[in-house]
This record gives sequence, C-alpha cells and structure tokens, in this order.
Amino acid sequence: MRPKILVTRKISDDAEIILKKEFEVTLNLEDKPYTYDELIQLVNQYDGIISSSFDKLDKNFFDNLNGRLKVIGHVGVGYDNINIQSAKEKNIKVSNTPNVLNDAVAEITMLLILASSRRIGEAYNLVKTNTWKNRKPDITKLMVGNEVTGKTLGIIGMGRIGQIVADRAKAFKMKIIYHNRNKLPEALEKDATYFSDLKSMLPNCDYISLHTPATPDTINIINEETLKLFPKHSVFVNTSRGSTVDDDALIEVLQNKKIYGAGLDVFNNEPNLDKRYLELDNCFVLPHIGSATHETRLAMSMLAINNLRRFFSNKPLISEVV
Ligand code: 8YV
Repeated sequence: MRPKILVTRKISDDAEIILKKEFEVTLNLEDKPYTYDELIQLVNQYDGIISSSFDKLDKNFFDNLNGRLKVIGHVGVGYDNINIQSAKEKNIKVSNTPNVLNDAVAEITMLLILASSRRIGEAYNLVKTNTWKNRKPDITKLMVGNEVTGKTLGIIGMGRIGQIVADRAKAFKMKIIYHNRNKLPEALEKDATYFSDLKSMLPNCDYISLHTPATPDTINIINEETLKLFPKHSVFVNTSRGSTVDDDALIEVLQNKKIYGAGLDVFNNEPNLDKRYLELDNCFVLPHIGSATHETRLAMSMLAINNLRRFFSNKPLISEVV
C-alpha cells in the first residue's frame, strides 16, 4: 500500500502532480487553512504530512497523535512552529527546506536595504496617489535618501543566507562585518570582519541585516539596549523572524528618528502586525515574501517531497531537522 500523505496547504502545482503519482495524497487545492483541532483529527489518518509555517505543531498536537504519523516534510527553512523535542519523543522525523531559498531571501534583503534607504515606499505612494504634481521639485529634499553604495553592512547571523547577502551587497561595494556565534573559516568569511560581540559591532554599521533563526537565544535581540547602539543614520532590515524584534523598542526609535529607517518582511503575530508600523514613513514593510518566487516555492515543495520519498524508502532524509 502506498503511504498516505496529507498536504496541509497548497504547494506548487508541479510538486502536487509528482506527489499524486507516488503517494496516496490529500491535497489542499483551495488552500483553505485547517483549524488546529481539525488538523489534529485529520493527521491521525496519515503516515506523513507536508506542513507549512501556518500550522501550529506544538506539544499538544504531538500528544494527541495516535502513532500513525511518522514523518513531517516541512515547507520552510524556519521550523519555529514545530515542537521538535515532542516530534523526537514520538519518533517522528522532521525535515525542513534549507538552501533552496537562499537566493530569493537575499534578493528581498537587498530590496529592503535599497527601499528603506532610497525612500521607495514614500516615493511609490507619491506617484500612485497622483500627488507628485503637487510637490515642489526641490533637489535637496524631494525623496532624497541615503546612498547604499560603499557603506558598511553588519550581518547578524552569518549562516547560509547571511553569506549570500554578503556576496550580493559586495556588488554595491559594501563593506561586510558580521556577528555570529562562531567565527567562520576564512574561505566562507571571505573578506568580512568578525565581531564576537554584537554590541561592539552595532556602532560600526550603516546597515544591519538580521539572519538568525527564531530560537530562545534570539528572541528580542533587537531591543531597547541594542537599538541604542545603532548609529542615527543606520537602517535595520529583517527577513528572518519577527520574534527577534521588540516592537515597542523598534517603533520608538523609528518614531523619534533615532535611526534612519527599517525594512521589514517579518513581524510578530503575522499577519496582524503592530499597526504603528503602518504609520511610519521611515519603515518599508512587506508581507513575508522572502522566499516567494515561483522557482523557490517549487524547489521548497520538491525538497519536502524528496525528504518523504527518502523516508519511505528507508533512506536518510536530505535535510532532517536534528
Ligand atoms: C515561508 C519562511 O514564508 O522558510 C521559511 O522559514 O519563513 C518562508 O520561506 C514559509 O516557510 C512558507 O511556509
């Protein structure tokens, strides 16, 4: 009998076609979210699931399983929605989708850096609301922002995505400095400068980009204390997770122009982000689209499927979360 797989949300069309050929599969073609309770009920009829970051797979979820579920192919590199410890205790393997989204996320990181510095949100609104014609063409004021070329980018979390962001930023002649738990080997570090202490790095940054996973260590690492060390002209961008930011603290420095701006793709409590962000001209916001390209979402879907294929052929997973 073919293994039974539940796909909790819509994944890429081509991936769904492949999945249907190999497994007995329940797709979510209408992309209608299951409630937490529905999901628990449903999952007990399946050997494997393909999950998304919208699914809350917490301790209680795992405690309510009947023993059938054996593997979770998660479509996402971040898996903070899954209680990995509980999965382990129930002997359920979990995989994620590292690497395949690095380029897409690095693209959005550069976009946020450019958009926040060059006031793209304000400039775009000026044209879209047809109010450009009402503005005096003042060459020193009208949508004049900060130039990115040649500035210093501080990367917090120099993992796979951080390293690709560093490469992309070099095309803008940016100087790269970074903070990470460990110093990278020279071959990966290239010519970036390591700071073992985050607080010593921050005053040296024109731009700060965050690329850490959401862990207990990274909750609110952008807080009142660390924000005090950001230079007044600096820009903060975040494509990792909203939980890394203390919203009150960031909003306060933006409101009072203690930093130049921010570019945010991720928020606490998505999609119900703190509304104060929307009132700020110096904050460029996106709806968590870091990995949202056709190419990357297909690659993420396929990596989840390939992990399930390996599991059901008794082979080690490609990207098991351990
Ligand atoms: C996606 C992400 O939005 O990979 C991640 O961790 O946050 C994004 O790529 C999400 O995972 C889609 O399920």
